Order: sequence, then C-alpha cells, then structure tokens
Amino acid sequence: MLERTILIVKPDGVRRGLVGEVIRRIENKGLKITRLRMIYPSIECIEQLYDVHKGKPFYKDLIEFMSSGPIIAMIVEGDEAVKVVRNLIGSTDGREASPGTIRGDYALSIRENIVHAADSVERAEYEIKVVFSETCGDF
Ligand code: FUP
Repeated sequence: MLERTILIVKPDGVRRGLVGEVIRRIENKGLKITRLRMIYPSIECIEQLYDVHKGKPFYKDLIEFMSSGPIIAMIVEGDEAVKVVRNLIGSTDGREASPGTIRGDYALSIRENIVHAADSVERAEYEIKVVFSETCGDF
C-alpha cells in the first residue's frame, strides 16, 4: 500500500553533519522524498509535534533539545512507508537500537537519537500538518 510519512533529522543529526547519510539511506531503500524543508522550529511547533508526550518526565528536556537548532523535515513516500522508515531508524534508545539502523549506527542516547519518524499513517498526516505549516518556524 502506497503511504507517506514524515522523517525529521533532529538538531543533533544536523549538528553532526548526518543529513546526507540519512537521505542516502532513504533513497537507497527505494523510498521517494517528495518534500524537504529546513526549519529552526519554535517551541510551540515542537510542543504540537510531541503532544502525546506532554506530562511525561522527559517532556521538558525533549522540547528544549528539539528546539535547540535547525531540523530537516521530509515527506517520504513508498510502499508501506510508515513501517519501512520506522525500521530504518531503529528503536528509540540508541544504545538498544540494532546495528544497521540509523539510531543503531549513530546514536548512544535515548534523547539525542538523530531522527524522528511518525509511527502511524494518521500520525504522519497530523505531524506533516504541524511541521510543514508556515508557523512552525523560519528558514
Ligand atoms: P520514537 O517514536 O522512537 O521517536 O520514540 P517515542 O515517541 O517513545 O519518544 C519520542 C522522543 O522522546 C524520543 F525520540 C526521545 C524522547 N524520549 C526521551 O528523551 N526519554 C525517554 O525515556 C523516551 C523518549
């Protein structure tokens, strides 16, 4: 089933120069990047992106980290793109993520884990609306 999802290179991924590496893996897999935007996101935008985590112990640090610098947001399309991209990024904690995944190969932290991707078709549509809106941030 053809799907679209959102993939974000987080501030640590941008700072570490991993944008090209993330894009290469998406393209090598055969997925298509149909939109791409660099944004310095506002706190409000990140709060909307992570609305499901509001109230959790790590929420404040997560919001602070995600709005600490520019991010790269992409819309990625392909057969079962939601699941395929989630498999490419690996599990949340970089220390646990399998080698061969983006987090498994580049992250050693649960917070600074290089990338974000939506976990369902419904969340993808919601997150695309949030991040690709004019008010998410500039440049
Ligand atoms: P994921 O969908 O893999 O990005 O993971 P979650 O939705 O569970 O978590 C979203 C983000 O919250 C993670 F990328 C990093 C942060 N987080 C923490 O900082 N500490 C935690 O214990 C869990 C998540």
